[in-house]
Amino acid sequence: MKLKQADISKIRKAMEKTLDKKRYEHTLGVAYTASCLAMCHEENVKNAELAGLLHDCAKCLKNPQKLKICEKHNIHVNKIEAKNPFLLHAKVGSFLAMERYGVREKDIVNAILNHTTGRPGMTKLEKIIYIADYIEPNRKQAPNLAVIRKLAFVDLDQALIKILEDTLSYLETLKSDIDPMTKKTYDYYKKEGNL
Ligand code: DGI
Ligand code: FE
Ligand code: FE
Repeated sequence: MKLKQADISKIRKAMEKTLDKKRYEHTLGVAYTASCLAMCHEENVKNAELAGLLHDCAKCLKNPQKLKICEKHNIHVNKIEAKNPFLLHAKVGSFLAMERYGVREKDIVNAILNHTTGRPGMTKLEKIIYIADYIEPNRKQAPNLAVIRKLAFVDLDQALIKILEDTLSYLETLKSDIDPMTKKTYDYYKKEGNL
């Protein structure tokens, strides 16, 4: 399916309504950064823009709202997600992308689904959204941000490994629960990168 600019504008307006101001600014940052990464790495630019626009579409729902959507639509909630319901915004977001925003492209839905933890064997679009989320211009706090921003336009996998490494150490210092998928993704790409 070829995406029309009108569809993208409509979804941008819907995001402006449903997200708070800061999250909307972040969303635009991810959409534009993802578009640029797509240009650089020869991915579909409009798919990257749309996935970026929708990646956090469930972020401003309250935890009980997210849990309720999961329950109602038989979306499995694992133990880590039950304890840290913010993690669910990715799963719920991918569901809303399909059901509320009419996204049919599987790769876009999966890019939204996997944008927080990643997964082994990500597609190029999934990597682009994962990385754009971390490096978009409004992000300021992550260590090594300048290096990772540059790396993202050279080698997606190397940028991915660096982000996962920094995310895991950040979660360890916070003593936060680590979703097994975050660790699995890191191990997978670390091993692949060393082949
Ligand atoms: O929704 P955003 O804030 O834009 O970004 P995101 O969906 O990537 O979420 C980022 C946060 O998620 C960041 O603080 C790290 C955290 N995170 C990533 N993997 C895990 C995790 N948090 C926990 N508790 N466990 C994880 O495995
Ligand atoms: Fe997110
Ligand atoms: Fe985000």
